[in-house]
Amino acid sequence: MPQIKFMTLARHIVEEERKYPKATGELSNLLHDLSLAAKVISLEVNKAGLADILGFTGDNNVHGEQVKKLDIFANDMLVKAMDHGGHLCVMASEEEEDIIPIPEQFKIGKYVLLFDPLDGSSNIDANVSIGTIFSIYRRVTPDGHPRTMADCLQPGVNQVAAGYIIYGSSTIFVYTAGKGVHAFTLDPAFGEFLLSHTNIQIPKKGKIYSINEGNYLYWHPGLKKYIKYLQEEDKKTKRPYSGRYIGSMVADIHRNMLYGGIFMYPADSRHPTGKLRLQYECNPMAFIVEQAGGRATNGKIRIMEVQPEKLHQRVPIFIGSEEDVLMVEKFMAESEEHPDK
Ligand code: FBP
Repeated sequence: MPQIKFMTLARHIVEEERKYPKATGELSNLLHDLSLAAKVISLEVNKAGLADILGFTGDNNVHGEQVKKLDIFANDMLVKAMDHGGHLCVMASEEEEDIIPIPEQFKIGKYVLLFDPLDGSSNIDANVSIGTIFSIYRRVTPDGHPRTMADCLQPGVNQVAAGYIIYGSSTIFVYTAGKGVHAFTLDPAFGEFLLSHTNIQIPKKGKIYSINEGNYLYWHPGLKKYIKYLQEEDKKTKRPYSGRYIGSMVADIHRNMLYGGIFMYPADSRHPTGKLRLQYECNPMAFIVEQAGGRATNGKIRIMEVQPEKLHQRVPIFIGSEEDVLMVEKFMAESEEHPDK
């Protein structure tokens, strides 16, 4: 009888659940349902070039941005996959203005799911890696009571699990439930996510920086100095760093988690609160990177300590190898203390 050498995501979730004596299995089933949705979206993304699913729907979303067909497909697929399992009391998505109630005919659960159905949408038509990002909380409204926006406006430190799926050269499901970060690669031969990276640890200091340098003119003076510092030569501190920017946050952060480095989407004079959304982009990625030994801040405080006020609010983000994030914070603080220097 051949030895089973591989660990499926389903088995890993069940084994992780055993580390929580009070666990009821609801979170495990929720994560499992998410992995099913991921497989369907992965199939659609892989054949997007063939099927009439590329390009725009012609509509604009809550942010006034043009919506892509694949965005809508992914959003609908996630809502349909998650609304009837009995684990959720409410959902929220980047693609929907308001919170998404669970249809009355289905059982109401104790968890809250927030997600960005397809991150990196500017890359969809160019066959560049894109992803789905998710964040899970326990509800704060009492059982049996109506679910409200309050359930979706919790600080990141309240997350019970978070993760992302990358649709790239392979499809990878990455998650944390608060005890480390694990990645599973989809084996298309038999459609199972198999453990490929266990307990990922991001290097304390990296050699890669990821930022849209096209916005350089509008940046904080301290940030400009920091980027110049990374571009100077100094072997002792592994400088100059390499610039790498895919334009899909999930893909840029995933690479930096494996190789070490820093991803930044700062506030600037045009976007005073940055571009990326706190609740379903920055908080889940911050939970994952912190669980991998990294750091994630808005330049001053932990992303996960920012108190959310609005569902679609944006936040500046500096995330990745701890020493690199501390360094950029130092450059910005110094330039605020000594603006003339
Ligand atoms: P979407 O969720 O709408 O795709 O936007 C987020 C995002 O695409 C991130 O994945 C990426 O890091 C960033 O926007 C790219 O923005 P820019 O093109 O301004 O550099």
